[in-house]
Amino acid sequence: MKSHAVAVVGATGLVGRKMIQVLEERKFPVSSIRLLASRRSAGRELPFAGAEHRVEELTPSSFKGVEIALFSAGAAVSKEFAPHAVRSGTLVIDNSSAFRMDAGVPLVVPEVNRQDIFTHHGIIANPNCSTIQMVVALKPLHDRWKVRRIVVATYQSVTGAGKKGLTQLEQEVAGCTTGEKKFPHAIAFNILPQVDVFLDDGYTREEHKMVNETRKIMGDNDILVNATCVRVPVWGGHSESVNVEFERPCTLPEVREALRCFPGVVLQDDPQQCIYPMPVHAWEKDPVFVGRLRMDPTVPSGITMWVVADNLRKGAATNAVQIAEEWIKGR
Ligand code: 3JN
Repeated sequence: MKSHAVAVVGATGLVGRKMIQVLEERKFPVSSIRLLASRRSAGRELPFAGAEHRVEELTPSSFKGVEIALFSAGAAVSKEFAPHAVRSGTLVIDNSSAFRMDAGVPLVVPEVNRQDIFTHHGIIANPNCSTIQMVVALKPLHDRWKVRRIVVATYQSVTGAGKKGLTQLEQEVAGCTTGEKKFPHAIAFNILPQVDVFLDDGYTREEHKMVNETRKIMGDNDILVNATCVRVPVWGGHSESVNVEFERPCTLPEVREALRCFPGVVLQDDPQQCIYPMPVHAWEKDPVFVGRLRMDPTVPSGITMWVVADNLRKGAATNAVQIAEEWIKGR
């Protein structure tokens, strides 16, 4: 198999380091790896495939000879540097919101819309973590019963806010309340009904991402989504209560079967035995775990489910690497 020159932009962040780990674990065919970050992080060494690799400062000329660049350094860095990469002939897989809603940029979750990968013009966007795990669980249901409306509440790990989010939780749990704050309030022993900033309509940007990205990935602008995104003091992954209303009648055994057969989903649904998805079990795993399946008696056809995934893996790094794998396979 042909190997590829790969770059990771934002290599020292939580997602960047997870991308390096996932490339190695999945034996992605890497001929050379270039680890790129801000000047502040340049010079550090990170392990990949049994050797230490020096982190280089990201510059416009960093992409010469690079075939695939995985970006996870925030939207501002992507907006500035992805065009340089594209001009170098590099395929950019971007984990930020910079290009997700651009018409010429596919927004891809391989289990859901793999075919969109091949419509790219140099950039493929990786969706927001909360959206990825929800659409994986929705896709087999949408194909069969057509989703009309979704009401979702998220319970998002502090790791979604990066190293500073994790550090704030760890310091507060240890009794230190004077450290640098990532969140506007204490996160230890607390929950915050806020992820990202508030917009004029009273919803947060994270909630808007879930609405817009779900429609784009599922290719259906009629799907109604109402989201409430919440930060919880957890580090294994993101959890979501997802209430779905369908166009056509479904039964619970049929829903269970559709989910069980869908690649990327693991059904964990035996409530009598206290078996249901939890972030402590999803941590460091790639599937989207689904459980607590029950009919919604308030609508003619609908269900409620509980959906959990490791936000740094399927919600970010694994999904990005899967896009690269599918692109190689299908080219
Ligand atoms: O907070 C989370 O759990 C997910 C955060 C995602 C995030 C944080 C800052 C900037 C994003 C994202 O992926 O949408 C962005 C962004 O790229 O806008």
